[in-house]
Amino acid sequence: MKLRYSQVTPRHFYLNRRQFLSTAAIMTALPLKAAKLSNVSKTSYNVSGERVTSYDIVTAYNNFYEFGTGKDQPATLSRNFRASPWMIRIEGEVASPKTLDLDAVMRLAPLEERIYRHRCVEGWSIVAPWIGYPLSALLKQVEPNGKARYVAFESFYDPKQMWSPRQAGIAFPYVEGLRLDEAMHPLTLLAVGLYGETLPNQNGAPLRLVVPWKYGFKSIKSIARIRFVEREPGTTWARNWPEAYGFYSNVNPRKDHPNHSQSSEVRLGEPVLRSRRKTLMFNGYAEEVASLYGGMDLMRYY
Ligand SMILES: Nc1nc2c(c(=O)[nH]1)N[C@H]1C(S)=C(S)[C@@H](COP(=O)(O)O)O[C@H]1N2
Ligand SMILES: [Mo]
Repeated sequence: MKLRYSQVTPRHFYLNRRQFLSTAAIMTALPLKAAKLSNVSKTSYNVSGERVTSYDIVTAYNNFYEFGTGKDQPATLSRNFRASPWMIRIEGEVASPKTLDLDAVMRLAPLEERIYRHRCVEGWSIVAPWIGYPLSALLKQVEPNGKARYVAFESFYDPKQMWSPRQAGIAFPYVEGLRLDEAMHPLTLLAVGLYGETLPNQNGAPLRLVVPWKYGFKSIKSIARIRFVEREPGTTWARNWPEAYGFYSNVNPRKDHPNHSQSSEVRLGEPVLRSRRKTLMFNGYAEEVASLYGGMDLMRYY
């Protein structure tokens, strides 16, 4: 499958882009609108087996502090976010560091749909139909060396388009990390789409992580840089409040957050009286991922 990013870019935008390619000012003014993704494998993988949450909820109720701390703010404040052109840098403990543009990233592996549960540490959850491919396909491109034990991720940050750290109450750029085996796990998705289209800005355009067995904040949005490192990298929420957030942050109904009980969750979009459900260990993905944490005290690494 050869998919050029131009093929998934709305025609009017693409024509404009070619027409004005040299005019940086105009490029900056043109937001990238969601466009239909073709060539997505039909074998949609629904590991949740549950009803998909509506588009209206998943794209209107968001956490994306770069575009505001209110749930409804990212959808409005990211409307003019310039997500194209995009470059992603992959470096650190690797044989061959690489800078890829979005076309290269989109062409790297066949796109597939993955329907995953998403559980936010705040106690709400959704079921979302992501489009992407296993992150491992991207990571294999750079040949990590023997020192590489963790993968550090960094979000794009532009103070001209986004809130300041003072406004948001957290440091930017947003940073996250995974142990190498977690990053290479087949469930760990590099997502470029949602509901059959390119990612809406508020959901982390143009590419984000989706790690379904961990709390939502591990699924870092709008990734600009990936680094292979030897030591456990710092992560935004663990730095901000170490007593409440750990590096691993696997969904665990028996380990409460100081402000949020984790034993149950509210499934957004369900009738109020039936919306509360029990939270599952590893968000229901224990069969696939529990073996990653063999020797670890799960009550400590949450
Ligand atoms: N860069 C960045 N990534 C982020 C966040 C953020 O504020 N900034 N919020 C996280 C949190 S707390 C959650 S629950 C999910 C929300 O993803 P969604 O809005 O697509 O549902 O994104 C995560 N990724
Ligand atoms: Mo979250």
